[in-house]
Amino acid sequence: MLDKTYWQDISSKVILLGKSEGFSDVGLASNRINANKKLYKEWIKKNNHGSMHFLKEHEDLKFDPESIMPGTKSIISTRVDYLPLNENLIDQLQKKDTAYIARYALGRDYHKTLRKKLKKFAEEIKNLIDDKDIVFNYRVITDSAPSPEIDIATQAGLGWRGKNTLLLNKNNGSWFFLGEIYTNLPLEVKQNAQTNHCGSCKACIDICPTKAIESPYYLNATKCISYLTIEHKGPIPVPMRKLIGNRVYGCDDCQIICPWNKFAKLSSEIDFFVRHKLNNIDLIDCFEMDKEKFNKIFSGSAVKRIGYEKWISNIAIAIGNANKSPILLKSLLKRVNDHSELIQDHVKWAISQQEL
Ligand code: B12
Ligand code: SF4
Repeated sequence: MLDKTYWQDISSKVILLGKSEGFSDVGLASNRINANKKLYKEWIKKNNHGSMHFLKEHEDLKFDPESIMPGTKSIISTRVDYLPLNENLIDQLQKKDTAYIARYALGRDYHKTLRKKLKKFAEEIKNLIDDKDIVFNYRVITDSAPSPEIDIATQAGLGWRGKNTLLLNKNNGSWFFLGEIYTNLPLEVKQNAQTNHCGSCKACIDICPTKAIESPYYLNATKCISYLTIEHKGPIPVPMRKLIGNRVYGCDDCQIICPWNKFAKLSSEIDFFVRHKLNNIDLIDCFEMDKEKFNKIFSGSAVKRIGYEKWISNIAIAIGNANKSPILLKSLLKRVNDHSELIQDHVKWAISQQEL
């Protein structure tokens, strides 16, 4: 049986190794991660998850590390900055003839990048353990299995839960992804949770275009533009359409306005750099993309996950909210009898807005 000092030493080395592997930060959490289970279940009961059925199906698994990886003794929590550019994002949201794609999705799909990075990190950890009797088991996760990622990162000292429900960090804002390594190693978890620094600020609650943050720390996902433009199946409810503006994939408003994001760092991860100038792309070019071009441009990107039909129907909403333009109207009219009912429905709404 190895003593406490051995695991303290390994724990410090794991954190240093993670940083040298390119993670923006690394912390350690225990296998007791169910502090918010009750709140989570109440949230599901009120149907805040909409059609994200996986959130309900996993409501017990999510807080039980044993079901994710038998023998889990500790969890390595990591974060990776993703903001690719220093831009004025408020201006970008006001450019009504361009599409706003959430900044996390301008490059390669983060699931792929983080998984690869976490796997490499885990394999390197093996080299830290010199005792041949220790078998190192692990499972890497980034949105890929039910894991309460923010609760884990909070316990690991990577930040605090902001009123917009995201993890915030005093020196790095919130433009980062989270990922974990569940492990059977009894790594040393320090009581290092960060203090909550939201104070009386409620900028995220006030700015939210759809008032999806119903109270501090409580988001009704069915109203969130990120849900509506990415997860929601079927037509987007009509009262929400005008509020969506030019946000065609995801939404960043509650991060853009957060004062702590003044301290966010730009990403150094090449995978998250902007591809195909997607940070500033005209709506007309997005709408006139055929399926082949969509698949080519978004190959390896998170955007591809929503599929061509939802992409075009999201763009139609943004065109409905754009400045009146004969060119946009003409382009909409060409698709009024599209074989997709979803596209037809959104296009007809957009035409009604352009013709107002
Ligand atoms: C489902 C999901 C969504 C849903 C629902 C979001 C939500 N806030 O619940 C939708 C599609 C809307 C979404 C949107 C986004 N998401 Co998302 N999402 C997830 C996912 C997969 C699960 C989150 C979840 O379980 N939600 C359900 C609710 C109940 O859980 P919860 O917010 O954790 O709820 C807790 C709190 O509300 C807390 N609580 C309740 N009351 C109170 C009161 C107090 C005082 C306190 C302290 C806490 C508290 O208890 C609840 C139970 O744990 C996570 C990854 C993961 N596995 O954790 C990524 C994740 C949270 N998303 C992420 C991102 C980047 C986004 C977007 C920014 C993407 C975008 N630009 O469009 C937006 C941001 C929207 C927002 N303000 O949250 C990142 C966040 C990184 C970070 N810095 O925090 C994550 C961690 C993915 C990742 N691996 O990096 N997402
Ligand atoms: S992502 Fe946008 S719609 Fe969702 S809570 Fe934040 S500001 Fe509101």
